[in-house]
Amino acid sequence: MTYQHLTTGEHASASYAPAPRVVGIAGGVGGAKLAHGLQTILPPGALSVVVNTADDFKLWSLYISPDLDTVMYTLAGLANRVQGWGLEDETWHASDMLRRYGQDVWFRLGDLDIATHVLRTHLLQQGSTISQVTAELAHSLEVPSHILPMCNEQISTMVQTPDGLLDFQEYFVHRHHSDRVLGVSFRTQGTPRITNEVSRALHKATAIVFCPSNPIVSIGPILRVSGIKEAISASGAPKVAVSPIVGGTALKGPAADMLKTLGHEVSPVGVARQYQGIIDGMVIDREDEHLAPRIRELGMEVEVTNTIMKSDDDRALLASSVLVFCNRLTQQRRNES
Ligand code: FO1
Repeated sequence: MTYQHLTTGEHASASYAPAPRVVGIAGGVGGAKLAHGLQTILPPGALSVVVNTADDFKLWSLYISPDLDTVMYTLAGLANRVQGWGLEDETWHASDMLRRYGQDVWFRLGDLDIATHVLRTHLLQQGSTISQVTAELAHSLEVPSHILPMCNEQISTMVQTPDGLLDFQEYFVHRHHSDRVLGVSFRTQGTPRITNEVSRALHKATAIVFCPSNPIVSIGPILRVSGIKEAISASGAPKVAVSPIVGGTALKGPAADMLKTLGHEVSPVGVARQYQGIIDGMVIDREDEHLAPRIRELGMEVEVTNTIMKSDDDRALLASSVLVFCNRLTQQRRNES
């Protein structure tokens, strides 16, 4: 397989033949951006993205799935890039009307976005699984990649705070993730287990990429789904994580504060420890280059590059660096064996 290296124009060709099968593990905004970069440089259908569904919740009886929607809209090229979630060219008449009816609209549903929630809720109530619904919606939006919910069972992230146990969106949106996070737990209906689609994607993977999402509440729930960590470990593909923490802060959301109040180091080293034993390599930003030796001590390789994605080129460039890094790990493993 070859990847166009956007800067030098050279092709970093790997020596092994199989068509690329890349599996991204992603949560919200940061993960979606790298998934978009991977989709840009790979052939159609070569990318599968396993997405967190523990942020999902019901609102006015609509089934809302924020991370699935952020990934789907981003991969469809329809995402509101400024807001980070929802659709571009959105209007808010329905939300304004709900306010006129006296509703406390703290979680805003855009008029276009509501179509997604209405149809998803309808299809789920007709008996489809969230995996089937997501495939149908993504296909309609002509997304060339496979968007795979981490499981079909309902699982909800709960956040322990000084004010008690909060639902995730209550903590994240209504209370502007301002509470100190003392612990994270998950409320489930049934046993969340790996789906056939996720199992197949991980089995066929030639590279597994942990996208730069919150390791606690975005990647964490995915690794807790029965069978997923095992399937990742059983894969012979290189496993690489991109740090969502750069220079001691998170580029988006509460990851830095959360790592801190949960007692972890707020740095790529703290993130690497979350994935120790699962990943082979870590991609960190140039700003954190001095931390590379400490990450290597955890038994993983390190790639230092620009990990801040402001443009589509940045997304594709980071994706290219990540996959070239994966190739290098594969070659190293070949040479060692
Ligand atoms: N985030 C907000 O901060 N405020 C909102 O009103 C809001 C609405 C919303 C609607 C649909 C959707 O898919 C996401 C939405 N988000 C909103 C973002 C969402 O809370 C986060 O993207 C994820 O939960 C974090 O992973």
